[in-house]
Amino acid sequence: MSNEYNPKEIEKKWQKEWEQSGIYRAEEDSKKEKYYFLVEFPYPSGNLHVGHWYAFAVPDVAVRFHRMRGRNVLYPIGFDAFGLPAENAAIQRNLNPREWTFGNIDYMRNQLKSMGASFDWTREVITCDPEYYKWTQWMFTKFFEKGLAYQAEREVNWCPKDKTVLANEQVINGKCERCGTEVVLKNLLQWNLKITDYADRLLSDLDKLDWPKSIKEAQKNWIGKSEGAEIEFGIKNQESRIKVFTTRPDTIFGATFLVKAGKEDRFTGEYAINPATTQEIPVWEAEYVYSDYGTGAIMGVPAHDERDFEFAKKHDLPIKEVIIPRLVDKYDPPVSEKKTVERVAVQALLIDSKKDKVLILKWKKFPWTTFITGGVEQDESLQAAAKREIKEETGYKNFKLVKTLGGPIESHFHAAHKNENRKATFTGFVYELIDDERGEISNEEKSIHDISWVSWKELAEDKDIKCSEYETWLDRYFNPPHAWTEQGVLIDSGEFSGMRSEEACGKITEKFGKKITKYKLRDWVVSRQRYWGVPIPIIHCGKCGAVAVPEKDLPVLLPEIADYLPRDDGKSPLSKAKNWVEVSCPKCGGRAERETDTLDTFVDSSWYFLRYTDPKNKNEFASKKQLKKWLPVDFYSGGAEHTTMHALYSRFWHKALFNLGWVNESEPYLRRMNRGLIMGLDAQKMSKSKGNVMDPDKEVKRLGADALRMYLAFIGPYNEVGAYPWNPNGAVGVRRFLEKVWKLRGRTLGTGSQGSTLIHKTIKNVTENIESLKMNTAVSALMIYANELDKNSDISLFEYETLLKLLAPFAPHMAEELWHLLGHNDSIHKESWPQYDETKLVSEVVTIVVQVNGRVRDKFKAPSGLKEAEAFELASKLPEVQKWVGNKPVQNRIYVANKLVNFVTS
Ligand code: ANZ
Ligand code: ZN
Repeated sequence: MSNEYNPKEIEKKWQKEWEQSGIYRAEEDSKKEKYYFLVEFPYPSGNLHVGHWYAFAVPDVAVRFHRMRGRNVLYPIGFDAFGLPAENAAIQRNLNPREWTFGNIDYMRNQLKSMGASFDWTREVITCDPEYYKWTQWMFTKFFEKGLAYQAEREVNWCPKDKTVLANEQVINGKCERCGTEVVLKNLLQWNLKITDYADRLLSDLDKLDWPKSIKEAQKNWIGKSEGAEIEFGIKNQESRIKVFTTRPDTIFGATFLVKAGKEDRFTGEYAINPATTQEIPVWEAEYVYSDYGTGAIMGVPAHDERDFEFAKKHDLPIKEVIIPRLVDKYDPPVSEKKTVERVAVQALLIDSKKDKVLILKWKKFPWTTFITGGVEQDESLQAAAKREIKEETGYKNFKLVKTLGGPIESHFHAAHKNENRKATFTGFVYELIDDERGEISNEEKSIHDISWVSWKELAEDKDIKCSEYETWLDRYFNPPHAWTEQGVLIDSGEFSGMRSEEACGKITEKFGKKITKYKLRDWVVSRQRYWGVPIPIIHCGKCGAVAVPEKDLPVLLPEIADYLPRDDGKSPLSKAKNWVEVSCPKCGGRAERETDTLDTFVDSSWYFLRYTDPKNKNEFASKKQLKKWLPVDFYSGGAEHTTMHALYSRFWHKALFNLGWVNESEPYLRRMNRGLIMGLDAQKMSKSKGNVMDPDKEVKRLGADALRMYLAFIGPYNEVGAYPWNPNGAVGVRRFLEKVWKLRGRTLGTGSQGSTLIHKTIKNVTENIESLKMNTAVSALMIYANELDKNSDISLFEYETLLKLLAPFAPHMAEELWHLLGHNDSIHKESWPQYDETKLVSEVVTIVVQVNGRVRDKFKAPSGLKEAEAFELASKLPEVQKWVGNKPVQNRIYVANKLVNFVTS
């Protein structure tokens, strides 16, 4: 072995060695704490790209760290080998999907090994292996027996290019997620899994998971729980009725039309009766109402729903306001023991358009700033009251009305001057000043407030001058008319007028409809009309209907057929395999036919992590003992694209197994994380189709696997969903760093420190940052540490070995090689992780005496553990030292750590 750092040699050597000694196998009988670290398994696309490295090599850092920390880690890998991508690729190359897939797996397995990732390869799982899919089928039959798997005609997404059904989640902006073709809707008989039965549990159990908020939110939105009411509207001159689903039953008095799901905007000619107002309202059809949500029909409340507002404007339908804002004063809220007095009142915005300013009142005894405001007197109109208040409060005489600010606002505050609570119903007006002519303001008014003209900007920016009504008035003044969609107080709503929305929702639902909860989540369509998938283990019998294939006949093997191309008629290619299709019914023995659809790949990946715990088991999908030992998964690292598909499907699958008593916990993954994306040099997501991929094999040849791994760890925080640009120089920089570490070994004979503050700080930093997956920060800390060591000629073995141990998770091959070169016989990856000492984190200060030719000339203070080079440097700058050394050449320098420096000149 040469003295140069030669990754090509050492990486292959250690990979072989590790495989032979099996040091990364999860231990079967171990007293250590178990830690199950799962990464989403790849589909065998044929070639690893940098994205794969990012997905597997960076988590490997954490895995190696956990192992060195004394945990019994399970870090398995396998292949998600069934499915469209593999099949399409095989078709393009005119190959059999099986040959193509297994060829790729062999190739990728070697590539994965070249990463130096510490997978436990003895547990490899391949989903297209009959030993695996036997259990996929078995679980499906169990679900079928429980009614969780059922066949039904459904309007489904159909990709005309891939010629198969897609789940909603696989349709992105109306296009097939796989091939980008515009998806069409088709009615087909499909196998479904009743994920909707679990909607509520999938939602509420999120609370107990230690997952990032963003992932939980995405799942919540996807499940889309809405609590609301179902209300029936009668149809004029007809028996039939229309049911609507609404989350705002409090707005029913404002429902001026009904809309049913349809392909275009169209008046049906029918009239419905609004049960609350008993008025006849037109029935329309429009595309903005979805046929498969709620009841497929809505009540149109244009004053309070954005889409209804647009629709009413477009078709000239009446807009009736029935909810008004309810505001509570921030500075002076109502006081609970005091009585409440109701007032009808006005507020006026007086504007000076020449100066572009508005008038405000600054109250003297209260922390209020308001527009012009006051109560309406008996027999006085609202506008008359507004005009009177302007004159009384400001003295201005000539102004004109320019805008009325919509319906009233209900405002609650404590009127301290009257010692009572007020519930004022304000109407707002905007007046424009005609000239500056002013009359007298009474002394009484003057004692209440000062008047002041402010610009709109000042008004918006000054936080002190805001009363609770401001925002509503300004919104109505500046913005075009629009729906007001918040909750408030009911008006024009018969017996419910004056009631708050929350209460009215309940009361109105009780009177006119019933309470219901709706979910956006649909049942999961799992049948695919494609060849390369798990045959659905069902037999159709004319007498017995759909019958599950009994366990003893599983697996139902995917037959070898010549023509596996997808068909246009919506039937699976398996339907052409006559000999395979024709069977006898397991129940009555009569003539029957096999189901010819195959299962969606997301079914395969819904339980692979269970199989890893016991991959060779022939009698069960995994033994109870192994499941109990390893589950739940402690950490699951994956891609953001699986947040609402795989991560939701597999939670459902696990809950279904849990209900059947096959697993011990209702949630499979304790922690989940979505990693970031590596961008190409063109700042776009790296992908083959964009031609911007970095070939990791080439990079490994050029710089070594360790440099590549460590650069990927360095590229950005792994615990955040970010986009990190690939920088070719970055990887070169890391390689240089590794060379530096390599060379430091030549200087490890020194007497250097056994425990400098920097060592302890570095251990702490690297430990905490790997733990929280901020690998980039951990790498920085290692670089700083190595640079410090590099400044000294005397590095202690302790310092160097600590560096190697901290480096081992990142650069496992090099660390192992150096460890052995230092004379160790066992693997560095079996060492325990360095510990830091809290008390050593802060440097102790010592006084170092400085001598010239053996005579004390000066002293200085320095942190304990100061290195020799630094000590000389600091000491030589002292004035006394410079004076006594003068121009004489220094013959010798002596450093006694933490104590003394001596310069010898003669
Ligand atoms: C009247 C109303 C008044 C509504 C109002 C809102 C505000 P989420 O929260 O998403 O469940 N809606 C009901 N079924 C629909 C369908 N099939 N297609 C399109 N829109 C539908 O929303 C429920 C609200 O969305 C329902 O409440 C309904 O409009 C509309 F001031 O009813 B609402
Ligand atoms: Zn039968």
